[in-house]
Amino acid sequence: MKKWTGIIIGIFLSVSVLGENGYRLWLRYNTIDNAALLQQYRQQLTSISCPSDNGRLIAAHEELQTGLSGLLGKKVPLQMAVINGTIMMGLPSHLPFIRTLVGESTLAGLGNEGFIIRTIRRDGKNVILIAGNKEAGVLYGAFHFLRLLQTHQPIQQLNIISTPKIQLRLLNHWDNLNRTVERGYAGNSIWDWQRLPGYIDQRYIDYARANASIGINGTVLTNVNANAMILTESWLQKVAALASVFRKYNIKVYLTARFSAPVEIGKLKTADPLDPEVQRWWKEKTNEIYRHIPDFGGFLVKANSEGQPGPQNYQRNHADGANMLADALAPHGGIVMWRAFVYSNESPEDRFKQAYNEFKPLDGQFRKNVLIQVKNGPIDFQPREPFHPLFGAMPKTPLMMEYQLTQEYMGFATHLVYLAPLFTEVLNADTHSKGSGYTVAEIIDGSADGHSLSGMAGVSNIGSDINWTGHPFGQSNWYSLGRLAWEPSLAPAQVANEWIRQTFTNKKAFVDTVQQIMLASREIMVNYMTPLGLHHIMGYGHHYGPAPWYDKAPRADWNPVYFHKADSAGLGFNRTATGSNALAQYQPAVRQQYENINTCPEDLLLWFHHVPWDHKMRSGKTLWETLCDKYYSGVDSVRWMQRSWDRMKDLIDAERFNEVKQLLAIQEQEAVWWRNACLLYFQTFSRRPIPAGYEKPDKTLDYYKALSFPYAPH
Ligand code: GCW
Repeated sequence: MKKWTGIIIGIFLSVSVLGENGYRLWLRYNTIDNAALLQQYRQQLTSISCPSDNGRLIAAHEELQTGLSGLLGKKVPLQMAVINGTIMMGLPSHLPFIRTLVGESTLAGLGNEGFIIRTIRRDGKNVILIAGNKEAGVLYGAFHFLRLLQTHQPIQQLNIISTPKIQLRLLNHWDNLNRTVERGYAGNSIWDWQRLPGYIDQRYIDYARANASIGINGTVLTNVNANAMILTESWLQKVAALASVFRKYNIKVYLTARFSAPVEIGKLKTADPLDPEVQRWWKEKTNEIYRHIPDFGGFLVKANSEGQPGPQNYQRNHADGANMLADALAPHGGIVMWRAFVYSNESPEDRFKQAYNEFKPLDGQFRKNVLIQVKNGPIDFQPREPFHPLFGAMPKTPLMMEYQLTQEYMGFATHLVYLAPLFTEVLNADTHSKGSGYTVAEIIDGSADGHSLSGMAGVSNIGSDINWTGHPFGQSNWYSLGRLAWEPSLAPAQVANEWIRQTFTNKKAFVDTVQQIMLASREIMVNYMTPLGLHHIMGYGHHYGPAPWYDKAPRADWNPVYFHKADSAGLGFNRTATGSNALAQYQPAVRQQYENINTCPEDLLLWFHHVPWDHKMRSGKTLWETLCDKYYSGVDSVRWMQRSWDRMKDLIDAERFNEVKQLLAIQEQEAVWWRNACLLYFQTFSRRPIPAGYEKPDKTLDYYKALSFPYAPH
């Protein structure tokens, strides 16, 4: 018998080692490989009980049972409708003693999604209670508890209370109905529209589990460059099928609404938001959606931006458009997320300023169920941007955050770039709004201005690749979005640490090294792509690789030369009062710091100043020398990442080790490409040598300029 068990475990282990293709994300649930800890957990966790067979707790107890059985390497029995397990999960309505144990006010504070995990004594033994006010809380509590085990935490005396700081925690899929993904680098869309609604791919369930495990509670299924067809009857049936998978995991479905839909699919003559026929059309359409999906979340809208239709086509403003949709959704409890990423084709105004100029005057004019969704920075998901000046400028309107997980400007799914440091840099920025100083986090969680609606969204990096995100480390950015939307004050180190332990291993040598790599990776990428505040100098259209010389785009503000403004005098975009004066959009304290070249943070310098090549930086070196130092240090640091990763070879599975190794090798080549192309090009203006001691570019500027990528994904 022993022998057979050994063989079976052996087969199981080798299958699981062979199966490290990344599909299981951070929910691998491999048996704990620390014998002492395993024994301790096994002794403590012998059964799960759920006092009610309330079907709405099913996802929580299924996951707990699957997770525990994997982690403990033996099946943990689940008992329904009893209360004698060593883990008990439930609601106060099932377990009335929770009320006195936790206290009414704490319980109320948990809201719909918060949970407690607490060690209590019952009948002379220790029991771990996982409870919430509502089913969603129990679900999140179950995942949190599993995370404790996956990361090898002590569980003897637990006393955890957790509630999300941000209400809407969403993924935005830029997925088209033909299954292409705009700016997607991980394969096709995971939504198999052709076979929906009849065929439910296991991926949908695993997608929902992964999201629930990090607190994501909504998904916008379709591209913001929207197709009205998604709003037609047969497609709504497909959407409803997805919604019914996701509902069990507390995930609501949202759709993008194409503003011209009343004309395109409704056969109306206009989509003017003040036209009663148009208003009626949207009301009926919305009612129809709710007949299919009773808990539909609402609409995300990109309007009058990059050629998309919108209210301005009818001389109306963004509030007119958003409010019309909001009125249709309000009776059902739905919301509108109206994007602030707008800039017009015709306007000669600095693109940095356009969103603020259009939206700030509308503060106070939006309905209660409208959020304005603002990208983290004023241009477009660059490796480093200052925080968007709208944060702190529209106190009467809830603003939600839009980050980009898919690495459109950050090396696609090829470069290892951990984005939590970027996310928290923006969240922690002081907007100085209302004089007393609120951080961006306090603006978007609603606390600065007393808004109850709040949200954070990440443009998804998910596709049909076996490991979901293309790069194995892309998963960490999906993970971080969820964790930071739940708790924006989490440190990137903590998030990285728990992700590594769950995704790879708890071995200290691996965790320490890989955490260092991850924490450094974003700054490394900034250094080899866009140091010192350079931005938008990538290849035209596909955005792959460097092209700071490019000046042939049909509009000025799609050209890199528009953004870096290199000339014989210097480099950078003057956004002070003597330039475009975009700085006037910030609160005085922020503006003053940035407009003085001596107090402007050097990592944002070229965002705001046209800086002479010989300008003395704080180190005493010139701008040109510092630019060279940054580009060279970026490349050197990628080589450091490679060496560090090579030392991890025996600590994890060969499959993922080799994937990352190969990707890092490409990252190194592309970092060299960025460095050489950018320095050779800027050198034609600076007319200064690359400092002695640095390896010289082995190709000419003409070589780099001649590269062409007609089939790069975009
Ligand atoms: O980042 C840019 C992308 C576009 C995208 C747009 C947006 C969906 O290059 O592909 O369109 O932003 O955010 O609307």
